[in-house]
Amino acid sequence: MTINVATGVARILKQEGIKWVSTFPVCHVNNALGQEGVPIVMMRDDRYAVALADAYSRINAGNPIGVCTFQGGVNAAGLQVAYAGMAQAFEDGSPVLCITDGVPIGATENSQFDVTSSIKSVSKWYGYVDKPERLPEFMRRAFTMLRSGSPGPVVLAIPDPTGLYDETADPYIPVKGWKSAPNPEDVTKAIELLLNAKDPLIYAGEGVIYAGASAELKSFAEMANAPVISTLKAKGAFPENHPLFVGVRGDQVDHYLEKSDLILAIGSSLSPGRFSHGIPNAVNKTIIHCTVDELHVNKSYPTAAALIGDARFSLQALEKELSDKTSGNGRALGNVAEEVKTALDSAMAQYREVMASTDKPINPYRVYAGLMEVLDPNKSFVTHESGNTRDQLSTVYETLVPRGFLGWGNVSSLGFSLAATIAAKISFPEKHCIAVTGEAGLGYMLGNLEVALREKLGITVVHVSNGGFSGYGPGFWGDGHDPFTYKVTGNDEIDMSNVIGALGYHTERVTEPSEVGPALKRALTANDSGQPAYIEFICSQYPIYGRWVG
Ligand SMILES: Cc1ncc(C[n+]2csc(CCOP(=O)(O)OP(=O)(O)O)c2C)c(N)n1
Ligand SMILES: [Mg+2]
Repeated sequence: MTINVATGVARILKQEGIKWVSTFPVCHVNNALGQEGVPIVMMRDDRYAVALADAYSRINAGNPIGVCTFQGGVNAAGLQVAYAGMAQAFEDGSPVLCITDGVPIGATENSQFDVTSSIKSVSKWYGYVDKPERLPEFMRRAFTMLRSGSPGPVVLAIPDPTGLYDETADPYIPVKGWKSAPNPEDVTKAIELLLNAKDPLIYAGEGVIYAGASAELKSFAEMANAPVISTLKAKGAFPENHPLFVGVRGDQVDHYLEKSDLILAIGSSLSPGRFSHGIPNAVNKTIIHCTVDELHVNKSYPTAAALIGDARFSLQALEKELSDKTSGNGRALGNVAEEVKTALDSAMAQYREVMASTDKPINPYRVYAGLMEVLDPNKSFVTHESGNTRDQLSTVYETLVPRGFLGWGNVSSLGFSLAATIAAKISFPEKHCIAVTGEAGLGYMLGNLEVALREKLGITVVHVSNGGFSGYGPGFWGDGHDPFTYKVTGNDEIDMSNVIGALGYHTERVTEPSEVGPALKRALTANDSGQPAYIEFICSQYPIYGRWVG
């Protein structure tokens, strides 16, 4: 049967199990999506169209894949705005499928902006469907890239959506992802090194979540009797109430990174960035690097042993080898868990104090404590924003299941938390889904707040309203690092709960610390009936403790 390319795209997406597509108009495949019955979630700008699909892929570990469409072609206005979303997905390694209009053959010199090189710089793979009958081939390749190897965005450009091809000539068969197991020799070497180490530390990255390997990580860590830290993006990969869990950040994490003589990294690129830890004194440590991507081996640190392969297969192989070498007993028992508890108790003391604070304005840590009080960690989703809320929440918010919390930010593009929370609510309608933001994140979100109303998605935006841009460490203000660019119109001049309430959100403005929990509960009740909520907590300009180890 002869069909056009846009119809082919819609049908193949359905075959691939894609339940909906996010967009900002116009994109020339959108009408075919509508006609073929693929639901469309329309965001209010192109960057958020990408961010929603990106977040959906992250939250579901690429199963299913998030898909978005936006305007491209000679008039690449959509693509130019979407670029921010694609760049973020590329930096954070998110397997999102972006579909855009391609510059038509014959029009390639009609614009100053170079579509091809711009897309190539932010994608794992870019396919330009230069002939209608090649669509099945391009879609097969796209889903192969999305489901195999190191995750990253894939972009398909469709220059001729009306071009016809015979659907039966090359019938489409859905693509599975392919995974590989590490070389057994490398596994033997890694366990040899581990058994010779005095103070090993497991450094868990997001690859554990993409591989669905949380159970294997727990079981291996227990057999290795080794403490575990996780990266920001992997927060929740290891249950944070486990006796071997050290943390994501905080003084106890510093302490373990410093004192360990062996780091076994699994599912992390080990790229020291602004929001990840470097490895101090790396030359004096033994580094075992288990990753799906050889590009990262020997990149920042000399690697003593590497396992190239899927995180789940790697952990299974490591555990088996460790068991074989220790007659099933695992690494000799020491007082590892007790030491972790001591380090944690001492590092957390200062947070426990401020989490119970009755100060006015409200201490932001009091808000985070309130979230932990009212949310069921197994039935909720929390994410942070760029700024204070990321560093503070990732230090104190206890996460028990993968994606009970979404940490993000190799680059941390302000406003992403709204897209993440909408994606979470679409993924788990039964969960309470909360974005915690400051002024800057909220500013980015404003136009897109309407989406949750239109889609009847009961999400909650928690605003730590501190009247300015704090950012990191001591804050931008006062003696902080950006004293000329922190002040915005504050909560004494604008009541954002009125502004957002007028849109139709359940809103409250909370000034009393004792009202933190009750206000959050009322927001969740509104959410349960499909109404989104915005709660503005009038907070102090409070510094961040701890650091990302440099
Ligand atoms: C798109 C983008 N541009 C710039 C930044 C840099 N940046 C990081 S945090 C921040 C200010 C955060 O202030 P606010 O939202 O009020 O949060 P607070 O730290 O005060 O809680 C800025 C400008 C960024 N993360 N993303
Ligand atoms: Mg602020």
